[in-house]
Amino acid sequence: MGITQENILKLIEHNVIHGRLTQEDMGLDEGMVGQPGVRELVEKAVVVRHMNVENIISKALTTGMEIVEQKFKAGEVLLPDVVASAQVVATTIEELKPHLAKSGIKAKGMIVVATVKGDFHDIGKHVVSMLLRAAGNKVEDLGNNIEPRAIVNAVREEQPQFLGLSGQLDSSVAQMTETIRTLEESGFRYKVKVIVGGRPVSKELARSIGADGYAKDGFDAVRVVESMSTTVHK
Ligand code: B12
Repeated sequence: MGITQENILKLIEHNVIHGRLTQEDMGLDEGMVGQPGVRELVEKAVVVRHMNVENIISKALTTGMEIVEQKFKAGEVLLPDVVASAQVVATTIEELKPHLAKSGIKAKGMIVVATVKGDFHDIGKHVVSMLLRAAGNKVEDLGNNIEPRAIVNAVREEQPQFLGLSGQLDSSVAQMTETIRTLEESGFRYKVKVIVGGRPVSKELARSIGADGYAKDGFDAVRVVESMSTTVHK
């Protein structure tokens, strides 16, 4: 009773920060089990209150992730907490899809991601994927140890705006280069913006192997994709 729309948005944001999807989930603090999580709050907001879905995304889910980023940078939360929050936001956006479709809102961008051939490290790629999804993008994760040819095939089939290549091994840089070369050879290089990331990569290196962009972490990846989306569409 008497709960305002603003309060619901604040409660959703708070539960994003705590990584709580449902009332059964624990949060960062004691005693949160049993209180409504993001799913119950969003349901109330949409079904009972008929609140604007775009507002829920921009004024509760997105702001929640911005606070998570600040907390992560300040060392107040750890990487698994960031992933939990991103998972909650990504799942909620997925569940809001029917409502989004009704209001004519589409996913912001489509991104295919892969860890390159010979490299089995996928934790970083997973974090990046979750944060990109939490920011409203559609992400197709091809997995790890992916051959250049398979990556090019995915670009051909999915027609993403972005291709994110991940690698942790020094030898992965050569595989990223090879993947970009294969894209070029197949005529798909200029149909997709290539963003690279991972331990052996830097902004300078990204440029030198012919990538379009580089991001140092998942939050940075969201910003890079957003800034490049405006250049893609103009
Ligand atoms: C965990 C780990 C493993 C796990 C991987 C589990 C998994 N499912 O991923 C296991 C145990 C399997 C493993 C195996 C090996 N590993 Co290992 N591993 C690591 C370790 C400790 C952490 C990597 C990690 O997950 N970091 C956490 C994530 C969140 O950070 P991140 O990956 O950097 O990702 C962030 C950014 O880079 C960026 N990012 C990442 N990808 C992308 C993509 C895009 C598009 C964008 C925009 C951004 C982006 O955003 C992410 C989020 O913030 C590192 C050492 C280290 N401290 O980095 C060694 C390390 C990478 N491993 C190493 C090695 C040598 C190996 C092995 C060869 C060991 C062996 N002898 O068997 C094998 C290789 C297997 C293979 N072929 O891939 C070396 C690589 C050295 C080198 N010079 O190449 C390292 C550096 C350890 C070391 N100091 O020697 N490893």
